[in-house]
Amino acid sequence: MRAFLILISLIGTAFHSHASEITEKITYFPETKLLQEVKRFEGSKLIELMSYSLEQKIAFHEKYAYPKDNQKLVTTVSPYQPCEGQIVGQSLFSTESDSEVLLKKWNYDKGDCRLLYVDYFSPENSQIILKKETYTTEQRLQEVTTFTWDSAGENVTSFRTVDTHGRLIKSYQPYKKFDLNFVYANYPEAERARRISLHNKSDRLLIGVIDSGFDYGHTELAFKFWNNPKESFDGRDDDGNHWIDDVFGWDQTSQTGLPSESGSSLAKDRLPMSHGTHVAHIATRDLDEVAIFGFAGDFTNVEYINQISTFLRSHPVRVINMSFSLPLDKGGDMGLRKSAKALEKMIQENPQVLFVVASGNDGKNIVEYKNRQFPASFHYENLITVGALDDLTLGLKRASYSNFGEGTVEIYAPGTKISAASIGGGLISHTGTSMAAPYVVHVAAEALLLKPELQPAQLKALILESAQQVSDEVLGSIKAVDVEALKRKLK
Ligand SMILES: [Ca+2]
Ligand SMILES: [Ca+2]
Repeated sequence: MRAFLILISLIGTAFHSHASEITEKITYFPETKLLQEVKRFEGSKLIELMSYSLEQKIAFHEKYAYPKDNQKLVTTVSPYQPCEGQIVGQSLFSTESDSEVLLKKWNYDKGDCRLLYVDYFSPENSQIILKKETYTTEQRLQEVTTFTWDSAGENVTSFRTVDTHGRLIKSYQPYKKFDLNFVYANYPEAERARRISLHNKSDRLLIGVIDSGFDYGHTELAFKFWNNPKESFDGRDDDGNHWIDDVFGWDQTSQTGLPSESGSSLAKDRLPMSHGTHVAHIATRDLDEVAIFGFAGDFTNVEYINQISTFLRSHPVRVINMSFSLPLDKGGDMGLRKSAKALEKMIQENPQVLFVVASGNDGKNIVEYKNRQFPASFHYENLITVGALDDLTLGLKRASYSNFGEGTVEIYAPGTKISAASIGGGLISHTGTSMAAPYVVHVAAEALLLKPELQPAQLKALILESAQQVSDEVLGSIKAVDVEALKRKLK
């Protein structure tokens, strides 16, 4: 049913010498709800729109400006606390044709109303963000990032970020050639040589990370990637495992040995997601004797999971990080059910690998049937599910967002406000059980460096036995991982 509209009044008033203002007050009766709208005009141009609720409270408030003849600036003012009367959204449109084309959008924090970033869109396609400006908490321009996109306008093919003096802060290009001499070009010769020789050591302790992809050109990570002694970057499948040039990783999406994280997340949000990059850095930070093999792509794809399982059976991977989960029981989705079965088969087929799994961020008890998630809800002696601890400055405490579950989420690790590698360079702070799992991988790697013969079940038992008991309101107590206690046990 269409809203019934009555024009209550139409008042014309002259204001100042240059503009005439018309106030138009409209009352809507959409079904039983009374809503009033007030429109203000300058000449023929609408400059303000307010809508009132039944209680005469402002429900909606927008102002309009016309910087150029063919442009319209829409400013949304919040009628709600805590931003009352403040700008909470702004968009600039081109109105050259009959339709409006979004050119520029200011993005404000919904909590404290501060300007966070400004996006500039392609005039041809408002899905494509060409430029992004980010602002400091003092509302000063901080950084400018420019993006290039593929011809379909679906993926960012590169981005670069500069400061207000035009100095380069970050740059990123997925599927870029892996070249340590290039990554460490500005490093002192000795350090560059040290890092390259570490990468060349193919017998470092090998861990695997199944995730969203990686910035393998990040200075903190590049030399950590493995150098598969059975493969080289020569366009051939040297080891006959059907993956060409899987030297340090595999990207199922592009079917290449360059497991890349997408740069599109930075275009779509204020900060780059940097998931796999962040996770891989947490798992290997300060561990020169640990190497990473990265698996990127669709980890719900059964064929891909089977391929990863085959890879694990023929390569010396000791620990795998899985900071992802598949819900199984909602809507009886057979696709995901098959994926979870394939993950389970991979865990069963690889008893020599310790699988470290994030518990998930729903704050739920995943022992309850309806809340189960996979692989977090599996129970195997070569699998450990990790929950997150809260901000450590507040003391040892389970994080409220962390999934839990007695006998299922067996260990907790730092996961809140964790600073680690960001795609394009530098560090970024992320929070989640995704950050807690690689902390435990790091601990497992330290244990294996001290005692390489440890088997997954022994390793898991050691992590649990050396953990600190922390009291918990819901669970009575939880176990927080304690790397120093674990190392003491091994010495
Ligand atoms: Ca191969
Ligand atoms: Ca090759």
